Amino acid sequence: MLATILAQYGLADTHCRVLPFGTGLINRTWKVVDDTQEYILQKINGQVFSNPVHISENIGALADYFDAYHPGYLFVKPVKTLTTGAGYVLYENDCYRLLPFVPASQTYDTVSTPQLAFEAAQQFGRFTRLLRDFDTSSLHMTIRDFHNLTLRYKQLEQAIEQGNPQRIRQSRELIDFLQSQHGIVKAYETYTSQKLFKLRVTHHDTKISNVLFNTEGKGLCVIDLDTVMPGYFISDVGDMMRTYLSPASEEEADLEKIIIRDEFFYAIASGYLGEMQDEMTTTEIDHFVFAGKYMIYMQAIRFLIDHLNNDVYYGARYEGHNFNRAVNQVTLLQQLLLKEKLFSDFVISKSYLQT
Ligand code: GN1
Ligand code: MG
Repeated sequence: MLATILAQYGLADTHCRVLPFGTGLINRTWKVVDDTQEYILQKINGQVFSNPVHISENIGALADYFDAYHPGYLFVKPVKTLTTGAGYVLYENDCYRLLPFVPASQTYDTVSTPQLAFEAAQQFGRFTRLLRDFDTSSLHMTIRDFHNLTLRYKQLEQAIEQGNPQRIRQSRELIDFLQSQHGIVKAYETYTSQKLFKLRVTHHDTKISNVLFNTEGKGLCVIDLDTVMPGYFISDVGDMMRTYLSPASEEEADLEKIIIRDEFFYAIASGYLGEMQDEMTTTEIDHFVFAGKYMIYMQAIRFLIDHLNNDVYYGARYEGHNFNRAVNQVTLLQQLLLKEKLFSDFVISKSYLQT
């Protein structure tokens, strides 16, 4: 199967080594090494992305924009096929794309130092800033309502009604906690309906593995552009807080290990706001910490929904995997709530300018 796809790029699989690559939950990724070059091959998850061609069109439009207005920016473009010239291959209802592997670049799976958090936050902030004049309405919504918290909360209520009855009973405590935090949904609805947050080109998946670094650990650019869509800063800032603040990942089942590292928050704020503060309104900056609450809460809800719906979306490697992931995220949220005042004061007093 992969041989047929590689052939469309003029790559003979007899000359290539193809190895599984990365840790994403949704798409499948391989590294392809031939005699002269290295590539990344990806199979887009067709269950999640109902129209993968839309992803390619978005990436093409962004590539054109960067070419025209920011030619110095490293933008990793999919390789065009020899057969159709498109930046993707459709094969048996699945969509594949091949990307050049940027020489002397690396990615990280964990955020081990505040410097890495700073570099990544700077890259995500820079991406949105450089695209400030890009017409957001020209982008396809590759996943409709992806970060719509109102809808995610409704899906949770639905799963509580219609999901696996045994799992619902066992999840009572978790459900109660999530329902007790419904104020986060209300706040999100207020900020968005009153247009207090601006729609911008937003990445929507700001985990550390979606940043390319050079060999010295300096950020080069952001990658994995499937979910680049119009959105709010809370998605990108919030997902960095969700995935950079704790040394333990969302997979950790030992809750004692879920702690918040203050310096990593300061690094995210300095990196992101260093790029974005002049673009953002005072209200947005004042809600910087809300971003973390919003994203962690939403991810807890999404994992619990999947547990109640028998793991159809994320899959599970063991019984109760998504339940544990939801508990992990709730723990992280509780830890963040303890730091809310400290972190808000840091941002509001503009201390991020000093670090
Ligand atoms: C998914 O595939 P991956 O790991 O990059 C998910 C994100 C979640 C994340 C949780 C399209 O991202 O929204 O935050 O898992 N992407 C999609 O690990 O649902
Ligand atoms: Mg991804």
